[in-house]
Amino acid sequence: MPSLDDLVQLRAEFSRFMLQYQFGIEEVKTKIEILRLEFIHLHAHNPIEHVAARLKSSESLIAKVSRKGLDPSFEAISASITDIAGLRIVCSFVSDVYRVAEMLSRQSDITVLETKDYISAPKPNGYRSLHLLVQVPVFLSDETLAVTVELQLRTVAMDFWASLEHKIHYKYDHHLPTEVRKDLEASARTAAELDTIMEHLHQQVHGDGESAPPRRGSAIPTDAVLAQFLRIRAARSGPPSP
Ligand code: 0O2
Repeated sequence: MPSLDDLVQLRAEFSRFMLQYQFGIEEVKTKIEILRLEFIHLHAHNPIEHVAARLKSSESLIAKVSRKGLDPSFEAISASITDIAGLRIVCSFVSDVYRVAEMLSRQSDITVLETKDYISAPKPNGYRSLHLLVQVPVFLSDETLAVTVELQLRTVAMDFWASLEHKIHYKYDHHLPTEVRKDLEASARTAAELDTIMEHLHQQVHGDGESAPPRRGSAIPTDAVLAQFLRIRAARSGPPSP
């Protein structure tokens, strides 16, 4: 039977262990937010629709440790369970998914440990997404940790399909009736077709999209804003002294 002191120490150790993953999420979230803002302000098209982050709960972490029969040390858990920190990046188009993945992968402090491309090779049930397992440095007061974060990148259509499929799986306790399974496979194909059509439309409208001027209301000043700014400055400084 562990003593009260043992329990207090274990809780502190467990909390610290989980916190590093929360910090890992924050690091990657900031990177994505910077890319998103850069695209909003400097480019004609923002590839990132939205981002969702989740830290695995301690309950489901322990359940996974037990299910996989892992050594219950924090070292073994961090080496074997790679989805404690997860981020889902939802993009407008399939090309955006690869573009954002590429932009993150080439950042010098990100190490890509593994790539699973379920877009070029969807799962048999129709699941499509690009998964990247990355490591990012987290700078603490007394040490730097390399934290593993799972990134799932997908389009809006892929996300719609995956979240519904996830709910259906839970409803049927993972035993899907054949009809439901077939409907899901068919709807995954429809979602993939929709992605192709939307990408095609987007390219027709925008081309590569990079040459368009900053949007109205952008933080980058247009010529008109600069002219107005200069007029205000001139009015403030009054007539030139003789
Ligand atoms: P949750 O509740 O979303 O966290 P592993 O994580 O190593 O045990 P695997 O299959 O090797 O499992 O990893 P993979 O293929 O990278 O999938 C990990 C996550 O991708 C899943 O986490 C899901 O979030 C998502 N995913 C994978 N396949 C499917 C699928 O067929 N349908 C849906 N809706 N999501 C999928 P979890 O822990 O299974 O679930």
